[in-house]
Amino acid sequence: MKPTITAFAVSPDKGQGLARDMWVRWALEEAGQDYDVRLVPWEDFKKPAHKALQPFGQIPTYEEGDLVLFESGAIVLHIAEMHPGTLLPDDPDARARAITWMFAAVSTIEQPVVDHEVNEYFESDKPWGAERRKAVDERLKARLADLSARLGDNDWLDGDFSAGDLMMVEVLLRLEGQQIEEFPNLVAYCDRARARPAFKRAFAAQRRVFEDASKS
Ligand code: GTB
Repeated sequence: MKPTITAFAVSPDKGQGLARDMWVRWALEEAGQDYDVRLVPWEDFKKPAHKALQPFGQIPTYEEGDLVLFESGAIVLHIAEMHPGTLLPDDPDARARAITWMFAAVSTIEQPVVDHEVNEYFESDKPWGAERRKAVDERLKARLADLSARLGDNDWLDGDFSAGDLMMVEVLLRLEGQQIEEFPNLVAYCDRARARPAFKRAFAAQRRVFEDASKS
């Protein structure tokens, strides 16, 4: 069954690929699964109809028949499970390790990335903003250093490309031109992922929404 996902009608990132429907689009492209997109205008995010799909009034959501999902990571996992052999290895141990990396992306790496963004956008004008920035950046750098050491010269985090890499790269792309530049193997890792045809298709589709909205 063809799923329907939701995305920003007008993305605040101006089509740079940062909005979270990118995770879902990319996973669907890797899986070779066609999909529809319902664009949600800002004024509808917190309305009951959208909150019935996404309790926090956010995008993306995923509808497939009677199944309604939210949380991009959970949606990526569902897509991986629906399309064996595309985003998760068949071997049970390798599969468990790939899922571990999915969790590592959103619980261990994303947390200091979010702290960094919060400091940059909301705390930099506070009297304590610069002091906090030092601590936040140190924590982020330590996480990136550990990730960089684990990745080493490998192409992907554990064997073949997996949903774990997809989610990790999506988190790391938020640091483009920033702290990640200190870790050339992480930059190369992101570039490798972005060179994947599925990523390119997903990015182009998301960008088209922004370009179409800009014309009207
Ligand atoms: N944990 C949820 C998930 O992974 O699905 C988080 C979803 C989420 O943060 N969605 C954001 C949203 O709906 C859009 S993607 N925000 C509206 C709201 O919370 O009211 C995150 C995002 C937002 C803005 C930019 N930007 O401006 O560049 C980039 C990414």
